[in-house]
Amino acid sequence: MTVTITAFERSPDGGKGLARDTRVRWALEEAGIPFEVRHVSFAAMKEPAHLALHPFGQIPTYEEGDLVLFESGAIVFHIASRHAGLLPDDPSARARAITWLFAALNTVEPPILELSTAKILEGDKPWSEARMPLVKDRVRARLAQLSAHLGDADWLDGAFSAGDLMMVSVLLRSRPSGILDEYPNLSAYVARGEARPAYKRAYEAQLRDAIAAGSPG
Ligand SMILES: N[C@@H](CCC(=O)N[C@@H](CS)C(=O)NCC(=O)O)C(=O)O
Repeated sequence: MTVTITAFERSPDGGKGLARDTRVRWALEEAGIPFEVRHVSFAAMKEPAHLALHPFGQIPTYEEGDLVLFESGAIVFHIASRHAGLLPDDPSARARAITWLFAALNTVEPPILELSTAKILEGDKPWSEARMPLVKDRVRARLAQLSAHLGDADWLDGAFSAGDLMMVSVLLRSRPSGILDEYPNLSAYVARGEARPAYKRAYEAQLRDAIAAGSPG
C-alpha cells in the first residue's frame, strides 16, 4: 500500500532537515518503507483539502490507504509499531523506548521550540532581549538533565529505537542556538543519529526537495 506524507513546498529552514517531515522520512527509511511526498504551500495547508488530513493545518501528515494520521509522534509510533527495528520486542524495553519518544516530544522539545519562537516570532519585541537568557536557560536545564542521563552510552536505553530517533530529531532543533554544543555527549549522540544511513537518506531527500523548490537557504 502506498504511503504518502506531506512536507513543506518551500521549507523555511532551506533544507536543514529541521521541519518535522524529516523525522517521519527517517522512520520510514529505517523501516524500509517506500513512500511518496506531497509538497504543500503555506496557503494550501490552511485549505479544506489539507485540513481534512490535518485539523491544525500543518505538516507532516501520513496517508496509508484509508488511514490518515497527523502529529509526527503518532506517525513515527505507527511506523515503529508495525515494522521491525524501531522498537524492541521485549515488552518492558518497548515501553521504555515509547517513554523516550514521549519525553522527546513532551519534555525536551517544548523549551527548544520556545527558544525558536522567541527568536523568530518575538525577536523584534522590546522585551525580547531581556527574556532571551531565561528562555535559553530553560533549554540548558533540560539538556543538562538529558546529558546526565545519557552519560557515555550510545543510545538512551540499549539499542537505537524510535525514542532515539525522536530525541535526536528534537535536539537537532537546538543546534542552531549553539546550546547543543555545550553538551559534548549530546552532540556526539546527535552525530551518531545523523550518521545512520537511514537518516542520511531522509536528510538528503528533503534537501533535494528544498533545493528544487528554491527554498531560502
Ligand atoms: N506537534 C506537531 C507540530 C507540527 C508542526 O508544527 N508543523 C510545522 C512544520 S515543522 C508546520 O506545519 N508549521 C506551519 C504552520 O503551523 O502553519 C507534530 O509534531 O507534527
